[in-house]
Amino acid sequence: MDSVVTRADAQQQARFAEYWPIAAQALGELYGRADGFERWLQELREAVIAAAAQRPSELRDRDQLPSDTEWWAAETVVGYSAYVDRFAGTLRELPGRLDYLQELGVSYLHLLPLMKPRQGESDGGYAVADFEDVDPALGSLADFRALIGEANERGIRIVIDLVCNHTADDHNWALAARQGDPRYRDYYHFHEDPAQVDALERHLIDVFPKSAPGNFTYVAERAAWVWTTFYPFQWDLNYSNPAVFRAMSEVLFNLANMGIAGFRLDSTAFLWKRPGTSCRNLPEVHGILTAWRALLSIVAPGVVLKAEAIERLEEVLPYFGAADGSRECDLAYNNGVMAALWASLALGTAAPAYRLIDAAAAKPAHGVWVNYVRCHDDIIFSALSPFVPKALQRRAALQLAGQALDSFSDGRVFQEFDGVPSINGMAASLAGREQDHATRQRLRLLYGVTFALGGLPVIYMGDELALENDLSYEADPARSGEGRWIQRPSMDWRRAAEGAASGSLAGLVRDDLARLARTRAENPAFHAHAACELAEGQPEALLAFIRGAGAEAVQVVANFSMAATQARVLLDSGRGWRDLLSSREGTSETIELAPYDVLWLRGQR
Ligand code: OTU
Repeated sequence: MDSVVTRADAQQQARFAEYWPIAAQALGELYGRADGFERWLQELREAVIAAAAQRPSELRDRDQLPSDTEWWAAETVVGYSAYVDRFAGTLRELPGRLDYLQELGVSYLHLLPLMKPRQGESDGGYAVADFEDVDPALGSLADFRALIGEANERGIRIVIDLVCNHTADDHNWALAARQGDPRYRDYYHFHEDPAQVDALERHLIDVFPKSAPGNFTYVAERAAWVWTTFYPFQWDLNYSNPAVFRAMSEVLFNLANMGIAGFRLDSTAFLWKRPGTSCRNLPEVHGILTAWRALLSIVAPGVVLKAEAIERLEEVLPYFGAADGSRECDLAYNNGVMAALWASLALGTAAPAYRLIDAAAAKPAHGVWVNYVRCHDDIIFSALSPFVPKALQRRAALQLAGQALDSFSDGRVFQEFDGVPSINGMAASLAGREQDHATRQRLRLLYGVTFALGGLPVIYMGDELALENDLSYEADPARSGEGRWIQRPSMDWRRAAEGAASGSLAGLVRDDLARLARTRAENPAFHAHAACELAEGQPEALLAFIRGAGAEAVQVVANFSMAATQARVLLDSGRGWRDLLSSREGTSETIELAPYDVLWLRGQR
């Protein structure tokens, strides 16, 4: 039989017709002036067609399901972020832990870096030596494929980190560059003139001012400095070289065709450099992301792209693309709201959360926030500017670091930006020193708001069991110099076995989070694109907003203070209201919230 055009093929062709011009335009703007651009573009075109043709049929079938369009916006999706080794040990053991995740209501599993890392220190896997292999300490590529297959069968999407801004200094490309191979030398940014390096440095900010000062590292073999925004062993890729774009695109296509459902694009802000600027969030970065989104829409349309840009809101918003619907990343970390929730908790006032939630609503309609409480990095407060005064940011940070008389937190200062410290610590330790009696309520409050906001909520591994700071890194010479390890504990499976019935904090918190996930999934008001109206005129301690509309609307009220507070019922509650989380019911127009309480109210029908 010749040329049987299946439905899937026809759809792929239609997608090609729609998205190739978008990619070609963005790439023309980035690379159009380079020698041989037309030929390069033609080759990329062929690579895209080949990748689309190689997409396995079961994935192609999934691509066509209506439920696959914007699956990440559904109220049923809750994420979980974990390191493979710390969560399960190995890739082979991970499938055995999927039941646990499903009981928690998780269907989006973000695995922190798992590609083959650099030998020795690797910044928690963020220095990749081979994008085509997994970390041998975690298992084999076959184990990885088996995990993806098992997860997909259960309806759990696997999202992984793509460390796209840099490679390890022992990646083959870097090794060849170090040897002077001109082809690979151009994969990185080398500067021979120290005066030039100084001139660049004057405009750059150090990401790790204490542990990795400076943005360049001397490479003796080349008698030159190579650009290293992060650690000296993380060499920034040179995206002004079209070959780098092509190489990383191939990495994306291969992983997408293995069944990966999404990518956390690490350090997106830094992908493009221009002398005389801070080399963060440059317009060309958005060109790269526009092109990747369009190319993936041809090859693997259901694959989601998540921007990791821990920047101020005005700089984060463009990562979604433009208001006219042109897409870049579908998801972006809502780091401003995350930091604001912590500031609100520390200060006992809802004001920071209110301001940042209000401001974050200014995103393009198609963008979906990733809402989260903690992650593997420090909490940086700079995104609270210009909405929260510096002095308050600083007070909140010190409060969380336990450096205030009335502090309930056990965090640690990591580094300082513009006079405001960033903070390390597990959520449970930040929510209550030695798990004081309010730890459960504070965790429930933060997650209760995070699960209710517009977006996709992601649980950080261990928060569901109130895992505390892990101090073991202090005694490990390989990790002791890096404070972020305090929030990267190993899973405590013994604690996970304690149910809520045991009355243990772990059991109760896990039950709280599972309930949030379940309740969220049952209420269309929590779809990412459902309305979110902030309520004004509430007491200072209260955050109140209404999700959804009509009979389905849910009013969320959260009390950030340690005093009981009265909230007004804003729903049309002619027949009374019911709190979906506690099953408390009533007909009154005001409700008393206990310290740190959070309610999800619905009108009674
Ligand atoms: C990201 O971090 C990762 O999340 C970090 O774990 C890595 O160390 C880093 O990239 C390098 O790969 O650049 O745009 O604490 O928030 O380094 C944001 C600082 C980043 C991190 C910052 C971040």
